[in-house]
Amino acid sequence: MIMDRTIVAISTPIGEGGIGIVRLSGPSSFAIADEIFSPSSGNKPSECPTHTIHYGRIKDPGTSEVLDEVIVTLMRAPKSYTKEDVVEINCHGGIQSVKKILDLTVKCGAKMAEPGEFTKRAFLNGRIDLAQAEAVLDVIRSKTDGSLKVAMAQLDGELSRNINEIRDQILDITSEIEAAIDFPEEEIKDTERTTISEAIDKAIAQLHKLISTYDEGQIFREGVLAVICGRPNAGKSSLMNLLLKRDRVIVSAIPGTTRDAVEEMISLRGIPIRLVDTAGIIDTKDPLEREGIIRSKRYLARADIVILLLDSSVYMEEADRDIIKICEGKKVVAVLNKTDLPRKIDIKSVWDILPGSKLIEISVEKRKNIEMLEKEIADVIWSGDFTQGQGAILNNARHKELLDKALSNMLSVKKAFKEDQPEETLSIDLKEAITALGLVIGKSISDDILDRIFERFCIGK
Ligand SMILES: Nc1nc2c(ncn2[C@@H]2O[C@H](COP(=O)(O)OP(=O)(O)OP(=O)(O)O)[C@@H](O)[C@H]2O)c(=O)[nH]1
Ligand SMILES: [Mg+2]
Repeated sequence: MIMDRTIVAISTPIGEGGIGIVRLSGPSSFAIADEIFSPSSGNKPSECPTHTIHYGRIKDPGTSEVLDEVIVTLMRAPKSYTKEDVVEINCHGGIQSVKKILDLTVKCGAKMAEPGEFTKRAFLNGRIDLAQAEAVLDVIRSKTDGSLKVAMAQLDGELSRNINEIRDQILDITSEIEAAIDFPEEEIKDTERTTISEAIDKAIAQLHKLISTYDEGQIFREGVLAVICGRPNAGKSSLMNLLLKRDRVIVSAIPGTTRDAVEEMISLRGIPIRLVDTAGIIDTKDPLEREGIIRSKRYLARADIVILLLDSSVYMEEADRDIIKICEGKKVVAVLNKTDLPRKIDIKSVWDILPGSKLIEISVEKRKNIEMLEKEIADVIWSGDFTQGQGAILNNARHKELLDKALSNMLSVKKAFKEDQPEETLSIDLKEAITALGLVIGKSISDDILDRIFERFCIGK
């Protein structure tokens, strides 16, 4: 499918930079380049071979004004990002140059691209499927190595291959069953029944497996909310600064220093973590401190993981016990801080209230055992059924919803098949499952859903 309009956009972030790129895609890209580009070689872009780079100047054909000194990359269809003729103009970074060149291409007939329109064309022209197109956005927004790895695997078609495989199996089941509808006099033989029944179970198992990766996908996409809590002066803000590797929050020897919860993103062993420093929890009359503690508790309630900090240089108090109680039911990493100071805390009483828990002994001051703590945080996050970024991973709510739909259809198929219900009944659910899986990769998707997906992209991608 070739779009008739040529689109243009500034594909680099707006602002000062080394270079800025204006990208054209569509049937008139080369004609527009011919009009505005004066190559030093004298060869017009339309006469140059594909995938070549040319030095020259951008000139307004109306006024002969030179706008910038540029490098132009020519990529002829179908070997380009959009599978259309693409021209990329590398000019000097900065707002004026790119903007003027953009305006000039529009004067020459290009249309300003909508958000994600280049990627949308790559999809509509069949270079990538919809799940891969959506992965482009995830690649751009990746927060850590881990998120990037998952997004790149999806862009590479890992998820699509999985979806296609399951969809093909369900198509096979459908044709077996439809044959029975077409030739009703031929009863389905017992051996065929067993084969169909096994195929249904296999599809269900594969759907289950893929759906079960969604929690992990969310970790890579949205990050893990890790809340540092403990009583005042335990060293929470000191730990926050150390893990962030910068002096972000105020640290002081006065208890009750932190009032507002502070959230920052970090990458811990490739996992995106939204790390939160909170106000120390203690019974207090100070209205400001109380407000801070309310916020701490709110964060604690939402935490995916709690980093519980205990001060080893003081005796355990009621406040510590109260905090531990609040953390019940959460994934907790228990940490003993200030181990460089003489120990006063009674470890046995800690074990009593945190039975079976590992206690990581650190000193923020002396940077002791910080790596061990990071490893423990990662281990606690990955405790459970996680692949840690291996294989196809579901990270998109749209995909999850469609797979849930396909699974529920297949469970109905299983039940109906067992109960020997009419083949027509089975056929409806099978077709719905096939449609749902097709929608993940963009088969027969409606325009309004496509618009909704691509409007979240940036302009120029
Ligand atoms: N000796 C020693 N002192 C530490 C250590 N970690 C933090 N401190 C000190 O303990 C004091 C309190 O540290 P903060 O990080 O402000 O403690 P906090 O838990 O954020 O306290 P609030 O914000 O009041 O809840 C500061 O004087 C830190 O320098 C440690 O490992 N060893
Ligand atoms: Mg603090």
